[in-house]
Amino acid sequence: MRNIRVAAAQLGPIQLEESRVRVIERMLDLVAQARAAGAGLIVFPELALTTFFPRWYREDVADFDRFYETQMPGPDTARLFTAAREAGMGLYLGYAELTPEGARYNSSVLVAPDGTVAGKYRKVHLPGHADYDETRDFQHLEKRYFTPGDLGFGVWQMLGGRLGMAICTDRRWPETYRVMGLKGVEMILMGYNTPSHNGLRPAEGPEKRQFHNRLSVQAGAYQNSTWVVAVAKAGREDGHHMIGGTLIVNPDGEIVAEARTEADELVVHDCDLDATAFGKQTMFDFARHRRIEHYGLIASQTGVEKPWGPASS
Ligand code: ING
Repeated sequence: MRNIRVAAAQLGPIQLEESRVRVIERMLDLVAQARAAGAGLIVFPELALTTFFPRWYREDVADFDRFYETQMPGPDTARLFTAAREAGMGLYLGYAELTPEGARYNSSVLVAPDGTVAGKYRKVHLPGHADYDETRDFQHLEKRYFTPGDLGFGVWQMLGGRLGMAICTDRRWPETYRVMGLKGVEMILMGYNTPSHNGLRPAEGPEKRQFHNRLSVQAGAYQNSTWVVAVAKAGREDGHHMIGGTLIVNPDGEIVAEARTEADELVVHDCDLDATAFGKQTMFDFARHRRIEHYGLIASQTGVEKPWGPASS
């Protein structure tokens, strides 16, 4: 048995003008709760330190530099790293990254219990659009404020197992899970900020959004026999609502723990990494069952190409 007691640290809303110090205090309180619960790993949401600023248009993206981290850990986040290290906990943290070269990524770090950064991920699947869209009730400008990730989907040995990372929309794409599955991942950590309604018509509501959240994470977990921990920033930010639904899914694709509120809430569950073995040795023994000679289009063709060939192709 290789157990990790996981603390999924859902955050409630962060308003545009909320101070970074106040947010860190909220997160430190969740670290303290996780420590009291005997957790070995704490997982925060995507863009955990700030409001979901891609909902706001700015002509000059530098107007939002205050929402990006130029160091990890930096002055504010060092307090989080220290608290997790003192608690002997690993840490997943989603944040906006501004590199010394001026590149902007929607990123996350995996921090070992000794406080060192074990791994880094940059969101690959950026949703939304790059320019102001007047047809939308609100904007989703991740393609304006971020560049697609250039680090691929990493898997790192930590806490006795193989841990991977993803961010938000990545969870909707099966390729995300399968690449890590092919690296033997046993637990995937991810944060998300998911608007309850889309800015386009026909409007999906929070129920449909929650259904797709569960569906995506449960499918990814089952089809790669891995644990998945998906953590929301939730609630109403400056009038814009985001779903909660933080969940922990086991390698059979079953939801074993789920948040009940849209506020700061810790969801704790004991995850035995050995539970991934049965699926990897039977149904999803990739070496025995996959037929890659038929999968070429997945990596060689981006979109649907028309006209379609003969029915048999
Ligand atoms: N948020 C959303 C998500 O993937 C989105 C984007 C919203 C996609 C609604 C589809 C439907 O959960 C982020 N931050 O990617």
